[in-house]
Amino acid sequence: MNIGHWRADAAWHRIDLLSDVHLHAGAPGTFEAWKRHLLRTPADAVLILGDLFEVWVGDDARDDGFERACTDVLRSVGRKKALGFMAGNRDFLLGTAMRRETGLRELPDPTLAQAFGQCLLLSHGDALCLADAAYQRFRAEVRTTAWQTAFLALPLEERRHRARAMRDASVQHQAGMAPDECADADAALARAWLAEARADHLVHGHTHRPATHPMPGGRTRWVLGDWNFDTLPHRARMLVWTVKGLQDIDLAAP
Ligand SMILES: [Mn+2]
Repeated sequence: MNIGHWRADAAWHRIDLLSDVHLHAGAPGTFEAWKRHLLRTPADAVLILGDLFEVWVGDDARDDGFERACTDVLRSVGRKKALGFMAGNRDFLLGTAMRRETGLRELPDPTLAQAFGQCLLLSHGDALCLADAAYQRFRAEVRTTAWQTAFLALPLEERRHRARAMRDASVQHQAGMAPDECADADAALARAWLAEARADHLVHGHTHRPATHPMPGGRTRWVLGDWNFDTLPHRARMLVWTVKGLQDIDLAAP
């Protein structure tokens, strides 16, 4: 397993961990809540653990429209605080051009993050969902350079069309670009990852089932939730990391 490494600045006090915001033009309430949080959070760093976007079909998508608005928010926030981005199953095509413009730092999946004398292993979470064999085959294919080069060579509209088709197919077969209701993280693999990384705790998203799962050795698997401010009930669970450890925050709470 290749593990990325990320280390906090010694002067920092707070790091926000979030995932699965699923930004898209049809969810203006979620966009506004996300923008408000990024602009107001006192955190020194914000680490986004995948599926920030409902779909990302290539960095040229940011040239106008909704993706432009999201890019502008990230660029503005990226001037003031550290931003990290880990690819999810919907936005793994976010690339170098976008990272360069916004200041998003690439976080490999998984990444060992060190801060406040603690070590967290961070993942989007889809790679842990071993029970969905069809999805794991799909994931292995679309993460190859060959697949991505061929896909990104298609015209933008064709890519948008294919992404929609993949998402529609995944709703029916649970095996496409968007299996967010996966079988849940494999417990044995999660334990093996933590042991190899020598991390204290595991943090991931993807499953949309926010929880804290105790693991052997006093470790914990923290699961982030997805965001939704466009239909009731509103949802936005994130983790705040400080010298005291992790704290589960519900931004949608009244
Ligand atoms: Mn996901």
